[in-house]
Amino acid sequence: MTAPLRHYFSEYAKSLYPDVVTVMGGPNFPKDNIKQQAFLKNHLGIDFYIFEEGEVGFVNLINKCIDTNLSIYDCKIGVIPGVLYYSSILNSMVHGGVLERIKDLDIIPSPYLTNIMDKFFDKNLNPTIQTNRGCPFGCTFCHEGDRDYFKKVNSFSTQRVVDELDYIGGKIKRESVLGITDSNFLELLSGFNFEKMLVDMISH
Ligand code: B12
Ligand code: SF4
Repeated sequence: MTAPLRHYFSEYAKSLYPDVVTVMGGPNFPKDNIKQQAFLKNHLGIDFYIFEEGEVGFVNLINKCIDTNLSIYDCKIGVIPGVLYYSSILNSMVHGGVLERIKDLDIIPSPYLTNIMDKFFDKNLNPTIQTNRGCPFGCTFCHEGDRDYFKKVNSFSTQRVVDELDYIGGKIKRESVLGITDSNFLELLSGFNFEKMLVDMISH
């Protein structure tokens, strides 16, 4: 349902502003190179795709855009680590490779603790947090279970999670829902009474 919509939006943006740079990411993308190339070739509204963990590839792309003065033509010359794109000049996909997963997740700035989410809380935001990434299990139907990339579980530090929850607890409206996006909920956050903290947040 949302896949056709995302293509519609990127194509619509391109129809209004042909020079706009469009970027997509997330798991709903083929895993083998032949299908990835076909995907990009068939969806020319998407300039760049960042597959797997997105933060580092996205920063690499932003840096490339800055270096090339936001010129789509120049941006699509050469390899950008972690980024995939279709080159009409080469008539082929240019694959930036799969970057290593981020081991120390705390290096990712928190959108809550850097206050960029503040204004959204005024509009009854349902916030989401993540305490860890990855899953050691191998369910074959699952995006994370069907290969090695996600096997290792990397965690945010307990302090980071506590700070985010504290911040959210002070801002959230009573009727909001807190989403937790972990594949394995809090498996590694040992030694911390997360349940108690949630109960305290709700009752305060
Ligand atoms: C929370 C969640 C939901 C919530 C979403 C709530 C919300 N308001 O956002 C709900 C319950 C609605 C939901 C529904 C569905 N979900 Co869901 N969901 C998740 C879950 C648990 C967390 C997603 C998340 O936010 N992660 C946190 C972020 C930080 O990580 P991330 O999404 O992996 O994103 C990283 C990269 O992918 C990349 N990235 C992602 N997007 C973008 C965008 C750009 C521009 C860039 C540059 C990078 C980038 O960078 C991010 C940081 O590294 C994942 C499993 C998981 N643990 O990740 C499944 C998951 C995404 N869901 C999945 C599925 C199948 C569905 C449903 C189709 C289920 C169904 N049959 O109805 C629906 C689809 C809903 C829809 N319309 O799209 C699959 C997708 C598999 C696939 N190959 O696409 C996953 C991966 C579960 C799995 N392990 O298989 N889901
Ligand atoms: S995230 Fe859940 S469904 Fe996927 S491999 Fe792990 S345990 Fe299985």
